[in-house]
Amino acid sequence: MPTPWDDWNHVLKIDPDKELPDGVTYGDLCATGTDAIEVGGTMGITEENMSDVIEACAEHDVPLYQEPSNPEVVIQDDALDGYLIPTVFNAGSPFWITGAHKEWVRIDTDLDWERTTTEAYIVMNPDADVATYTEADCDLDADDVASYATVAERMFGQEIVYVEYSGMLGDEGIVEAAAEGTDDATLFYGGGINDYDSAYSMAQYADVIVVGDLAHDEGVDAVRETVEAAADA
Ligand code: 1GP
Repeated sequence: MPTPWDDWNHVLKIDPDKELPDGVTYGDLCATGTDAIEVGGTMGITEENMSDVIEACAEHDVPLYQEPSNPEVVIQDDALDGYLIPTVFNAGSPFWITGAHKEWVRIDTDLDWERTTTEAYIVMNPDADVATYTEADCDLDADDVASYATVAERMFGQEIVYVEYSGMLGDEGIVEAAAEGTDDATLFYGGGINDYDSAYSMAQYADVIVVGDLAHDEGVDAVRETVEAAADA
C-alpha cells in the first residue's frame, strides 16, 4: 500500500521547546520546500508548547505530523495528517519499546489508528538526550544496525526505520548498512545535518533526511539548502 512517506525526501522536525531565530516564523519554515513537518522533541515538551506549534504550522499548506515523546502530550487536532510514534529498537528500557505505547492505548480509548504509524528508531549518538532517556545501547556496528533494520521491517512490519544521530552527523557506513537491511521500509536519517554537503551525504543512502536543530540555529536559507540536497541525491 502506498504511504505518504514513499514520496518524501526531506522532513523538517520542529522542537516546541526550542526558539526560532530572530525574524523567522513557523510559516517561513513551512515554506522551505520540505515534504513534511514533524513536531516533536525529547525534553521540555508540554501539551501547551506542542499545540502552539501545531496550530501555527496548521495554517500553512504542508503535511503536518506530530511525533509525541510521551502519551501525555498527544494533541488531538484535525489539522494533523497523522501521528508518528517512536519505538526505540535498541532502548535499554522496555518502556520505550512498548511500555509508553501500552500506556497510551490504556489512556486513549479512542485512538485514531488510520492516522497512527510507528517509527522504528535505532538511536546511535550516546550523548543525545534521546539516548540517555531511553538508555539506548549505541555501541552498534554496521551489521548490528542492518540487522535491527531487517528485524524492524520483516519481523515487526515497520514502515519507517529511523537511524537517529540527533545532534551529530552520523557515519555514512552505518546509514548505508541500514539501507541494505531494509527493502520496502522507508529509511529516515536524522542528526547533525547543517548544510548542503552533510544533507547530500546522508540522502545518498536514506530515503528521507530529517533536519532539526538547523531550523532553530540558522533559519530558513540553511534549511532550503538541505531540501535541495535531498532532492539532488
Ligand atoms: C532529531 O533526527 C532529528 O530527532 C534531527 O537531528 O536536530 O541533529 O538535526 P538534528
